[in-house]
Amino acid sequence: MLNPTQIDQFRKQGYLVVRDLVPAAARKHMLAELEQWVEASCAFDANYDFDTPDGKARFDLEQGHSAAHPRLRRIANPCDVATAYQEVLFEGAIPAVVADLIGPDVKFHHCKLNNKFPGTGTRVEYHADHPYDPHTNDDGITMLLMLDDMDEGNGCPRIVPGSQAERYSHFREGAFTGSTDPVLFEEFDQRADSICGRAGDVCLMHIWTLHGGGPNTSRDRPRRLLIADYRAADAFALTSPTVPSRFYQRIVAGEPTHVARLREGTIEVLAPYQDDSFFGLQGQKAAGQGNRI
Ligand SMILES: O=C(O)CCC(=O)C(=O)O
Repeated sequence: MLNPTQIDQFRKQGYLVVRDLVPAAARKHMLAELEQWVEASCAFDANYDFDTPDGKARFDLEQGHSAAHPRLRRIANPCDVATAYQEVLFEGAIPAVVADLIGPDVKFHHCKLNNKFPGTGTRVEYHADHPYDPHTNDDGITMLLMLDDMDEGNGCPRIVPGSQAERYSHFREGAFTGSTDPVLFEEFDQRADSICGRAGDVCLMHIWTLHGGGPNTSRDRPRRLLIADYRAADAFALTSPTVPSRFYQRIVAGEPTHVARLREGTIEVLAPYQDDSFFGLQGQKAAGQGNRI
């Protein structure tokens, strides 16, 4: 599906945007599920639904969440609880373009849905995804599917081109913090590209590529993004998955293997952490929590 120019672009800049890859009907089904989850979230005042493989909450609420102003900012592995997500992530165009970059043999790792409501403060600090889930080799893709039109005004992702070839620690004082050192954020922000696009566009990002993103400062434009992590079938995990899915390691292209391919070098290896929220790990509060520094 991808042409040589697109593949070359991915290799050089560490990401590639493919326009109009996922049709409106598939997006409509996924958004209908999401709307039901947002409605259900009104009954809760802290993160909830611990019926997940690691017992961490599936539904993550931003501070300020209430029944009148629901702020369901993240759903861990929506594919585990809704077939609409399985169809898009395990079959068709998305596995095909991922296989063009890291195939032929590809397995699913996990997914999540990030929901930036208009006028909310949730942001994403600059990080790469491989440090969250280190493997024996780094042939991996993070797929970002836009469920809304997005630009800087509603908090589109920001990606640092070329950073897939660089390495930054995600540890401070011996502990995994889920982001690079904050002293570097301004530099990354100056280098970053805003990933603007229309609903249905997909961004394919290398798992070492640094990315982040600002809040949704718009008055009325939601920013809903489905994110899925795929790995080459011969990349074997060095740690338990950070956001485990019941479809962990499902083959989505080609064949499985029991032979691991190793990349020479060194890599930081995180210990399991308690926080059930990606945003919590990066220092942002969830509903029902006090201030944290
Ligand atoms: O929501 C976004 O813009 C990106 C989020 C992200 O990088 C993550 O959840 O790992």
